Amino acid sequence: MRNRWVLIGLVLGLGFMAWAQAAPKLTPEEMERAKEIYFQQCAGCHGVLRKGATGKNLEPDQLIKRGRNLDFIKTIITNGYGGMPAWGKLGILSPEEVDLMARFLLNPVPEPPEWTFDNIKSTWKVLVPVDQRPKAPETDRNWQNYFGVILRDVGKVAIVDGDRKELVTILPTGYATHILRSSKDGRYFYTIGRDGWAKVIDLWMKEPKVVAQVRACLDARSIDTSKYEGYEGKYAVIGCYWPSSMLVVDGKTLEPLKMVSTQGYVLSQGQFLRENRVASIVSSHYSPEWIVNIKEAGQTWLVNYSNMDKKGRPLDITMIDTERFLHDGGWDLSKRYFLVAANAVKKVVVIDTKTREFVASIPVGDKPHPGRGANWVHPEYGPVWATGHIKDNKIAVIGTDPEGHPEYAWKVAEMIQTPYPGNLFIKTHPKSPWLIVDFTVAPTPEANATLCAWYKDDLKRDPVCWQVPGALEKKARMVHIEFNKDGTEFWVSAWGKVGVPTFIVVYDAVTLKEKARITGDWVITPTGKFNVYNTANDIY
Ligand code: DHE
Repeated sequence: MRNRWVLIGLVLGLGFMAWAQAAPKLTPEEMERAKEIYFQQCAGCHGVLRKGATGKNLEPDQLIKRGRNLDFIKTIITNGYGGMPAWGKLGILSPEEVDLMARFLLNPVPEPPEWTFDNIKSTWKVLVPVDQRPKAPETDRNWQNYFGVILRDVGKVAIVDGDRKELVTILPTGYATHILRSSKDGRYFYTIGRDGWAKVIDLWMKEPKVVAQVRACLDARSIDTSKYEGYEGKYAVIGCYWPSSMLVVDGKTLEPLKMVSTQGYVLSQGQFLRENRVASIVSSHYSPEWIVNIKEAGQTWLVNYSNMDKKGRPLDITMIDTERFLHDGGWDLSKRYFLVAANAVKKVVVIDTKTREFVASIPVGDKPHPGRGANWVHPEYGPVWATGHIKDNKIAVIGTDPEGHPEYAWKVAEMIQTPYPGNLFIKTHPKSPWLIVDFTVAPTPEANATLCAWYKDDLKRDPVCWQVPGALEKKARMVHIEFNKDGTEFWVSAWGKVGVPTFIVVYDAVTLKEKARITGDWVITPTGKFNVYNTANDIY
């Protein structure tokens, strides 16, 4: 018996050595470059440990098992695959970089660095102490109609006056700032970047400034503040991809208070996950809780922050097993139900934040990607919430009113066909009759330059679709729609390449006519835009 195990061990060992020897060689410089490219372009979907999530598993033994040799991998990286962009064809990676990445993927996964609470504390800085900040708004501008515009690839956020369409200021916020969220009163913008840096911007200053900053981790995507009555702005929470964790900080100073690892088990019983990333976070209106979505484990955590002041008390966390690969999501119209995409399993999960229960898991199309989704009252289905899809030509319109319209609640009331796949964001406003949709990751530049609008009251009516003039010429993809404070117009970014200034186009919310363009040397790689009033009040 013992000999048999020795023999098996020997065979496995020899097999591993043969594979390790066959792994293509990389110089130390090439390894560093490949690690950087992997972090920038691949880790978001495939994971830093390459175990797969939205994208497939890319561990070398798994690749080999699936028959992926060097040439095959190069072809996939060049031409794209499923929802993955054609990195080579799009010119994002050169042929040498494609070759480098294919070789990198056939090598063992490098160990990603750790990040301790001491590391975090050493990065924390209050740039303007709370008592030196304005007591009332110092600006005569309508600051509640400011837009925070992410200039993604230059690591900045521009504050733009939505009334006057003027640039107020530009602030450095860190590598590939991902989202902005607002304090409940709208005064502070919170930013989180893919380098894990969180910053808070005070919009009451005549010229808004970053007033505090902290590096929560090495890779992050989400942030929110405490919004429950009595706790408004007291805390903020940062959701990290790597190391997989969340950090609770002081809402005004970003002082690090409590760190919680999110490593865990698939649906609390399956395999152990070192990489178990924090995706979307929202702040409950019913209790002092954040709703935190844990991607790989498929859990939604209800994180109660009301005991933070009690010595030694950990956060009270209720872990609900929902669906794997939770990603982005938003509130229904009543702000009681939170709907979140479990993108790789083609579902939308619903959480009732009043009863604190898992309500439904709704089958939708391939790779739902709602952003925060879009809400309106449909004449037949009642209140609905909609999501687009990355891989399907579909928009799923889901009923969200179990009391008034039970026949449509937590079901796809209508599936709209879109002219292209590759939708990233979808948005509306109570004052606009339209549901606006982009096609940022569709496979053709023509589709990337196109926007479509559906008439919300009659989804069967043909949509109005148009190619945005100037987008193709700038090789830009139209991305992310945001309405102004009073809902009379919506803004869409033209996401181009670094070094090529593009534009943000402003449309009339009723006629869909172009009203204005925000241009300037500073308009480089604009992506997400967040209107202060709408973000603070969850209007979408
Ligand atoms: Fe995002 C939201 C993660 C790619 C722009 N993105 C989110 C959220 C998550 C996430 C978890 C929800 C945050 C929340 O609500 O708390 N995004 C990821 C990824 O993992 C992914 C797929 C790959 C990556 O490596 O980042 C990814 N995202 C993108 C982009 O390529 C976009 C277009 C540009 C960029 O910054 O890289 C992009 N993501 C956005 C935006 C939002 C967002 C603008 C917020 C939408 C909103 O209206 O709230």
